[in-house]
Amino acid sequence: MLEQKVLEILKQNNENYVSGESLSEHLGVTRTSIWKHINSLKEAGYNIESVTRKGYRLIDSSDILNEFEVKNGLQTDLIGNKIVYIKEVDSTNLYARKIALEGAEDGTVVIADAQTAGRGRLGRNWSSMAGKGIWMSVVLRPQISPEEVQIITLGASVAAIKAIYDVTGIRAGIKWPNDIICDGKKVCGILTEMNSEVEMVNFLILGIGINVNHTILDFPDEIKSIATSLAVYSGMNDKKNVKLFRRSDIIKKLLYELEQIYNKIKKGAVKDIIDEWKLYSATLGKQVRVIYKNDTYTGTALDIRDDGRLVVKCDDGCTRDVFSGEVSVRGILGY
Ligand code: BTX
Repeated sequence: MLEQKVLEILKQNNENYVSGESLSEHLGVTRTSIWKHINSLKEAGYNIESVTRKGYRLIDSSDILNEFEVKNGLQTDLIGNKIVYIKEVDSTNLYARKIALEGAEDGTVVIADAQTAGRGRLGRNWSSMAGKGIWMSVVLRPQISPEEVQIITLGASVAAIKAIYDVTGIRAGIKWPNDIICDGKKVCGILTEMNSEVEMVNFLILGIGINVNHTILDFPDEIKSIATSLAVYSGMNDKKNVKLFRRSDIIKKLLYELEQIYNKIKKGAVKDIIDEWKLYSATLGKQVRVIYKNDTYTGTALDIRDDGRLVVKCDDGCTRDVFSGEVSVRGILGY
């Protein structure tokens, strides 16, 4: 991939000019060929300045998302070895499921710039505007039973929190089981879907959606009051000419953190994941309302068990374990 080699050299030169002559010598192709590759990089969105007698320079690659940007500097051994980048897809979870059924290997990652039918839990929608967020699914083939799947979702929330903090400095919290929130609003959602036998998981699709560079106007009206993005939360949108967060940087860190979690799960170090989850929890110790099928009750979220169940001390004095269902937390998303 000559185009990528040109890009790598421009990146290594940190916004300094590189002459067409040195590029063509280094890569063993004609200057016309270099010029053509520079043009296609420009078409892909890279801001490359060309000046006669000086050459080319890359002016900050801002928030460009493609396979190269994710692979370049990715520090994982397994997750992301294969990356499928698609400009627009119905749902990365559906696409990942399809390729998993066709044999896609453990750790394959599907990333889209836009989803036309992004999916939330329980048949809900996930708004996935082009160019603004991270819409990504990972194919995992862990040797675990279906009951153990919840730990992957909890671990993925921990990975997302850490990646967001590392790249943006934003400290988000986790609302049980898997909403990542800032200021009480949802900035990231996780949807884990599985294909399994009774006792053994065949594969999992771990879908992660993060609102990154949205302004508040980018969200559909029905979720404006409950959704936020990293840019909105950090106040970036209020300032003029500010840089955008680079989605590829967040993805790279997220894949790295996911791999750490995945390795812990393989080693059976589930307690470490639960302990980390507790550190970031925005649910434990809070007043909660649980809605499960036709049952609704209130109480205090006490703890989380090793299989991910939430322990609630109900207002009527009894203690209940919540495995699934809706849990709202007082002060978060309008409860
Ligand atoms: P959830 O069911 O917890 O959340 C869905 C609910 O969140 C919606 O009903 C709506 O109220 C609200 N919502 C919809 N879009 C957004 C948004 N962009 N930001 C904040 N709130 C929103 C959470 O489900 C799981 C979401 C997983 C999304 C990823 S993206 C990559 C992968 N592919 C795919 O189709 N889904 C996953």
